Amino acid sequence: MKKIISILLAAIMLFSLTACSGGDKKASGNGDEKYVIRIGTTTEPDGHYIKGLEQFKEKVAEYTDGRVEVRLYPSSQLGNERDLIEGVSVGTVEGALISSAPLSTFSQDFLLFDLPFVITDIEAAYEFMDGEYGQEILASLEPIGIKALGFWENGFRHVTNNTRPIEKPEDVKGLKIRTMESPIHIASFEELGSIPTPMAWGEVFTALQQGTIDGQENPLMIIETNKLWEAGQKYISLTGHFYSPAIFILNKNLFDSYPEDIKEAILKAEEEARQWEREYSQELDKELIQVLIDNGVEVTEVNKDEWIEALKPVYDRFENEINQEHLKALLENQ
Ligand code: EAX
Repeated sequence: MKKIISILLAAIMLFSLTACSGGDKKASGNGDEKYVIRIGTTTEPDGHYIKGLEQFKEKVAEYTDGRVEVRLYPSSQLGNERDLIEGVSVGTVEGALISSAPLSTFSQDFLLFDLPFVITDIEAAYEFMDGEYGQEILASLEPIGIKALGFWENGFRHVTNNTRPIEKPEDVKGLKIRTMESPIHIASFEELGSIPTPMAWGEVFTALQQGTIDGQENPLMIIETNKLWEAGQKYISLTGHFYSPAIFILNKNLFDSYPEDIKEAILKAEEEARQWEREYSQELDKELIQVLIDNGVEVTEVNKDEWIEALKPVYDRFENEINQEHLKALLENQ
């Protein structure tokens, strides 16, 4: 029910926003078109996505002499990640920055990034993502009307819970863990003997508070900006079991309709903001364990080899769905 209400609210909000802004294009007095790009995220206003998008907004304004105005909508204001993908696909919202996992039900090419421990060396993974294979994966969204510009950083994901310190893979057994809506993430937590509970991010804080779920997994930046300890998440384990790239997406028809100079300015601004956001996120990630400790969260280090071993069967389960050429290239590059 809550989900229906939030979808309705998002729809009403989108409708009124479109009505106020007069769509994405408006003519100015001197004949130069002006463009509005609204970008939705599920993350908090002080989070790494929005910090990076603020860079994008400034750079685009600078490179287009103010002809493109970017408006940012954090905290699931325009809907959850699935709503955002659908919205960008049909053009009811111009853009979004979202984790890659929910995209895997729209294009199987994205499943690759959901595999446990598939990314261990981030610099090498950036090379893969910015290179030919990464571009091929981004282009796989074009048939559904999405122009994906680049791989930004969400980060390495760690498990938190309200019950006990988790050190060994078997410590997760029996716990209800919220996952993103990715078949591989769900299968991975099944493999560990937990009860995976897929859910949109916007519903997680309340579900933790109410005890509908015992735990969740996310990068430190998401855990910290959402203050999950206030929802009873007393334990964090530095598992780093998945890496989430964040994908910057725009409506393709809209992007294609822009004059060449506007397109170039957007691509340049996106590339620069992406590099900025990756560096910002990596620096921040290093500082946040202390912030969690200061807020009473108990931090557990794990032996990653045990987790890699425990999650190996997931690779076999998804062998036919994963693009093996991409997988080989990604692993060889690291
Ligand atoms: O993309 O849903 C999640 O756990 C994501 O990490 C979050 O929405 C940011």
